Amino acid sequence: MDVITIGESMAVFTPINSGQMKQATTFVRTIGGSESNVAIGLARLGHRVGWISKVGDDEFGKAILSFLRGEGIDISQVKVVPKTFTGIYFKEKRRHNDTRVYYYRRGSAASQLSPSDLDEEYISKAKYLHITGITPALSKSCEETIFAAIAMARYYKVKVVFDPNIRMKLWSNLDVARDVLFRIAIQSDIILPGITEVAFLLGDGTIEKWGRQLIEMGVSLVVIKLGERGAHYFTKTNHDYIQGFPVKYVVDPVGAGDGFTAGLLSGLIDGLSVADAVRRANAVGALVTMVEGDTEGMPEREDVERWIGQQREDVT
Ligand code: KDG
Repeated sequence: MDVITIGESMAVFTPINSGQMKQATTFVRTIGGSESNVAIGLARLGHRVGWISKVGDDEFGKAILSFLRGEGIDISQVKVVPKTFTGIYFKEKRRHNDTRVYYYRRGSAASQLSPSDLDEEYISKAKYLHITGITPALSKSCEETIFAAIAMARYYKVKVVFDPNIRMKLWSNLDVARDVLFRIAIQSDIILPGITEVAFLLGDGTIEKWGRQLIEMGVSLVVIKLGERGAHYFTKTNHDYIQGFPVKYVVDPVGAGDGFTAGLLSGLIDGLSVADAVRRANAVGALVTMVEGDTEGMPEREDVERWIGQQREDVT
């Protein structure tokens, strides 16, 4: 596999109309979950991806499995847990630029992931292990699973890619959140925080200071995301800013960060320079926001190349 990822997927319900959800009567059901979003993004770009998780023995679990199988993702490491449910979440579009999420996932099948669900041989064969800060927030056993997976990856020299993806609704104690996420960050090869996330992890500072600090802690590539304004990247020897692609009308921002991760990893797997990989990441993230749904806007390779070309023509 090029990339293996671990986390929870959910059935996503979005009212067909924007406005207060209490008035909604008709919903569209899709699939979401940061890690499987990244897996879908990578698969659409032509990479080999595996997803480790658990689903309930219910209709949503079946829907998730057939959807991800259909995208070409290896689901051999997903367990169906008897007498357990698959998590769901609702996505309320209050108004343009105001999207809210409501989770119904405590006690779900995926929140019961434990280190014994990890197949060491499977992880050892990947190029990258992708994890997010969502999974350790789901339960103590999920937290233990993430640290066990990181230990396996590091042992086999599989690169650990960490998106902090801080979801305040999932943490009951912010000091615990900071401690857990910080411990993951310093064991990662690549970290992709947004600006508020890096400030949460490291305290007051500047982009330059945070980037350098993470590099000094042993991370080899730090990418600080600025949304449509682009991203800064830091390596031991380099720091650069890569401009983003402005989007005239954001239809749905959820999943853009996952598109960014998929674009970045895709570029690195293809052997692009870090700057070009970040450019691909910016492009995939932007394209995701133009389509309704967490994964529906994940582009195919040809779309990304054509779209980057069009943006260049618009500028010149
Ligand atoms: O990054 C998008 C995810 O946040 C979304 O798909 C749902 O995984 C999800 C979560 O836990 O919020």
